[in-house]
Amino acid sequence: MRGLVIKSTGSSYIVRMDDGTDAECRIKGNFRIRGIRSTNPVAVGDYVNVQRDKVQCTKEDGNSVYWITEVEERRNYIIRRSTNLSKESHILASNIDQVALIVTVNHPVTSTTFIDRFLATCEAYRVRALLIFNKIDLLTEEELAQLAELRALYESIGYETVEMSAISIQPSDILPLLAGKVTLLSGNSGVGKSTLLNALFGREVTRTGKISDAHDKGMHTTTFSEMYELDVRKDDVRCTKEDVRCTKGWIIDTPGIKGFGTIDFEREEVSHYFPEIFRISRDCRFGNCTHTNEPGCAVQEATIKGSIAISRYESYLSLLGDCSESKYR
Ligand SMILES: Nc1nc2c(ncn2[C@@H]2O[C@H](COP(=O)(O)OP(=O)(O)O)[C@@H](O)[C@H]2O)c(=O)[nH]1
Ligand SMILES: [Mg+2]
Ligand SMILES: [Zn+2]
Repeated sequence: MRGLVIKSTGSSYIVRMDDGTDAECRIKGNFRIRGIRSTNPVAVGDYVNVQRDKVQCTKEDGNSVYWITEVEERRNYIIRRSTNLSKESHILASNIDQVALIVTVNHPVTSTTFIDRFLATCEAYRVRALLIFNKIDLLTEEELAQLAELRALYESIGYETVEMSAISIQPSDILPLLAGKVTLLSGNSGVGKSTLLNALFGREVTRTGKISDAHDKGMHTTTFSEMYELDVRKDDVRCTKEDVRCTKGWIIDTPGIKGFGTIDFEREEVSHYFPEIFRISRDCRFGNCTHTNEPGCAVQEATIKGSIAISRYESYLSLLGDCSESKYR
């Protein structure tokens, strides 16, 4: 039997079987996947093969044991490196179509450095990123102008952006962006992730506000990703009717995880993950230009002229600076 892992609790997994039912599944102690050293061999978003345990499977026993016997090859996956020194990583989710980053111009302020690090990480994973600016109802005139500027900046680089107030949003306002896709939801604590989820599902799927904030701040709680199936109807769908995938969508919540950490970038690679910097870098005099102090650097020139945003260039420098130190957030 084949299914999709929609929730992980640490000791077991909830798998949505191809027939639409959910089964609680486990893995045997010796279960390993070649090539990946992670603390969790099975992740939310994985397609797996499941076997029902023959011994315990009697007619009276509705809760028979299911074992995950195989994980299908992943299209992609997003990891979070453990903060300890074990070098182990934790797979947050796999087979993702896009990552939606919720940001707020204010309440709280989301820095452009945070946004840019996040986008660079998405580029490195080759996962599409969607920027959702939330809490626009709270913004002053000045902050609204800042919002428009930020949206124009990221749109010009090629990222899709939207703005909303999660407290008053209708599911149909946001569903077209999510239909037919597996979307990983991310963003700093307090930006409105839980509020958006609850608005999308019309019920409390996850707690908002103070409770989760307390968890985010200091308490060492282990949290696990969960995947929610969206109720997408035909009128919510933006793409063509022929595309059958557009009839459903999934959203993955990783509670308690602020963002996925930047991966180990090689110094020479960093500019590859800033699309507009990468495009211009072809005109640099030296092929191995780091765009910091070399003569004939087209990137520095474009930054001075204003065709590359200073905030983006600064984020680039900040990521470059991290490379030698291997910092993780
Ligand atoms: N005014 C306003 N408040 C919001 C909006 N979205 C979320 N909030 C509030 O911001 C706080 C944090 O939201 P929450 O969803 O818990 O953020 P999370 O930490 O990202 O899950 C809560 O008190 C929400 O009610 C919004 O669009 N406008
Ligand atoms: Mg939350
Ligand atoms: Zn250069």
